[in-house]
Amino acid sequence: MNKSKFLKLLAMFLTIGVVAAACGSDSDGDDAAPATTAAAPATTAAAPATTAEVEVVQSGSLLDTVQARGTLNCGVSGSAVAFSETQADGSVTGIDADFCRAVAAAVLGDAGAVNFVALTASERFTAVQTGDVDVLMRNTTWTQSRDSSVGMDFGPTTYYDGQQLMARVSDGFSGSSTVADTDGSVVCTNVGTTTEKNIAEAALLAGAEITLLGFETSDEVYETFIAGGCDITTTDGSALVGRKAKQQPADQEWVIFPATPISKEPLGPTYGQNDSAWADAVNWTVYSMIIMDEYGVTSANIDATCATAEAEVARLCGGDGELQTAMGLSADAFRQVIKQVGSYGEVYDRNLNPVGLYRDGSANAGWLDGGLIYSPPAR
Ligand SMILES: N[C@@H](CCC(=O)N[C@@H](CS)C(=O)NCC(=O)O)C(=O)O
Repeated sequence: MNKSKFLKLLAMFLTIGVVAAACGSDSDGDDAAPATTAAAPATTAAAPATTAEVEVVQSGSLLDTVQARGTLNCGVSGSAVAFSETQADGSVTGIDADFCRAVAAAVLGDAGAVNFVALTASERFTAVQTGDVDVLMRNTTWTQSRDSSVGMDFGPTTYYDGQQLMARVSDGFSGSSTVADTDGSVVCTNVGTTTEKNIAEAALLAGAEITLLGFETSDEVYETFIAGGCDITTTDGSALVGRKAKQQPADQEWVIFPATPISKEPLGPTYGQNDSAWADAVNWTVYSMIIMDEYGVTSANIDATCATAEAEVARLCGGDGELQTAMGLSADAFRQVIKQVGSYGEVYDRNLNPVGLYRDGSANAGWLDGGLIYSPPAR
């Protein structure tokens, strides 16, 4: 370990009392050596005047660190179509990238104050544990092991996904194919993911014998799939849709199946465990985008809306009864999120509609429209 890395780690031990352990060398995030909580972080900074106005910001929270640094280090994939894609000029586009920007707008007042860190699936949790990134917005599935033994905490689900498979129509696959139909196939996927475990388990249950090839990056998976080195590729359904839209060659027809995914993949922000002030800042950034979406507030009408807003919208705008200051944010933190980045619906539509992913009729519709996107009340 070099000196600056050592000092960074030491500082982290001292400030947040978390002992970090690197991921296991088997490159599987789910089996990674856990971060062990050595001591609970100090909580309440000052005795409250009334129970209604408790000062909740923890001393030693990552929130202070990020605000002092003035930049958010946000872990992304960089090659997940429509979620986080590093462009030729170094900028990063996609819905995950926009959630990074939203957190920067809330915490720093500037959606541009993001340092994007591209991480492979097997690198991502170590990057959080060593403090290289403050938060992951990296198509990461919330699972029991990651939430417990791996040492992560998870924010609100920003995209309800599920694992599917993709194969060539010329090989006899169709939209009604099942996992049992994969018998005898070579299946390619990414290491360090829920994906590789789900498919192994599903194939076993379906009585299909498959050969699983694991790759570090998705680009390698699709190069191999296109060249015929594997019959099937499998990952989160959204990623299959994105790759099909972008990469299906003119002489191949790809089909995604089964219609009902083989797993639940709730994707959302992930950060180190036991830092409530940081968790609140990240989580309420997302919740503010969901609530504003429910009210039809967008980046285009936020200023006019805030000028006359009442009740919940007024509170989120930073007006009467606002709750942001007590969280260690500026009163207008969430107004900046909507103004600079947009509401949940805006960022979803902007990034995912172009590859053919729509909220209507999906789990990602708002709860009033039969979906699962829902926020606790801002009061
Ligand atoms: N959601 C799953 C899968 C995440 C994952 O890494 N998926 C691949 C396929 S979409 C990926 O992000 N690849 C992009 C890359 O190579 O950086 C998990 O959390 O384990």
